[in-house]
Amino acid sequence: MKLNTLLCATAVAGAVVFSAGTSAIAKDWRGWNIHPEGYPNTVALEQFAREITEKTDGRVKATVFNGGILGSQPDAIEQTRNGALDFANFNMGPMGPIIPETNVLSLPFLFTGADQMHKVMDGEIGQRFSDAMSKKGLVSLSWFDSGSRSFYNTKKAIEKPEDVAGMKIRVMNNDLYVDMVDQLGGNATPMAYGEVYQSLKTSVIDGAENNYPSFESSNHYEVAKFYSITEHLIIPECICIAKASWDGLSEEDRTIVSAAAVSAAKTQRELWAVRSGQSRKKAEASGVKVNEVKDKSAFQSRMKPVYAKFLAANPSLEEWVTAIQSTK
Ligand code: GTR
Repeated sequence: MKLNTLLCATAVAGAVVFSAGTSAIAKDWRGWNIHPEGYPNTVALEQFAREITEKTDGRVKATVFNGGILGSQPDAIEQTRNGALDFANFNMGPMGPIIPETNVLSLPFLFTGADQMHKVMDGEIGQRFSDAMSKKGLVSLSWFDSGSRSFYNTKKAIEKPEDVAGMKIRVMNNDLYVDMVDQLGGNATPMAYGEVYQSLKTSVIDGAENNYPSFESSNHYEVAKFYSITEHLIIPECICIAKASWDGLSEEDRTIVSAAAVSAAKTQRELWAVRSGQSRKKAEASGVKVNEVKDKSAFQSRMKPVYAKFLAANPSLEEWVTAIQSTK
């Protein structure tokens, strides 16, 4: 009896030591993705999962769950932070309420274009965001393109800020966007991405805002026939790993995962450029009227109170904003 107990205890202790090792047990990694099959982010995230599964010889078996079937983005961010999910492609918009530093990236008209955004995010300033995220349980390994977001709606072309007045506009879950739409005189409605199509269709909302590929792949273009190029937001997206999952990797596997994230971002950015043009064409072919907003500065100047409120609440981030704006 005593011997049995001893053997049992030894076996348990052995198992604990064994499972605490970083490479002996295959890990099944679950990845969250909001987009459908064929979307640039989906293709890139699937490449990432395949590459780490192959290169770790199956020590990490990664699977991507597409179309947001594992839940809404705000929920998925929480689940990745607490290790219930292992990796994801997240937009920095819904990250802001959890990691205040990332709100800098949601300030309207912050970036002048995708090239500047990539330069910022791939360099020292991008690292600051990664450091802030890492303190909150998320390891960000590379940055995707997400184009620029513009307003679309079911009513009319938006040419000047006054045209937004009174419109119910869906925004991502972040108070900054509520302030942004408020300043244009609209009625901001934070809502999960997956609910937007039905809400447009049933006139619960009049419009939303997004880049061309999301406008098209979500079928919002079938219902919202006016897309107005305001380009008010250029928001990067990450490949993020749950800190708990990252910490469980050996040095060798971390190197593999990091390299796979960097090459996935390269793929995504290439596919993004092509898809953006295709999505715009598809929407226009179905009758969507796309209009250039001639005087963007009218929209920009309305955003001064949004900046003022944000910087008053986060004075230490003013330097981050200035550093981004002075990156050419
Ligand atoms: C897309 C983005 C998604 C999600 C969505 C939204 O452009 O890639 O992660 O944030 O917009 O509007 O909710």
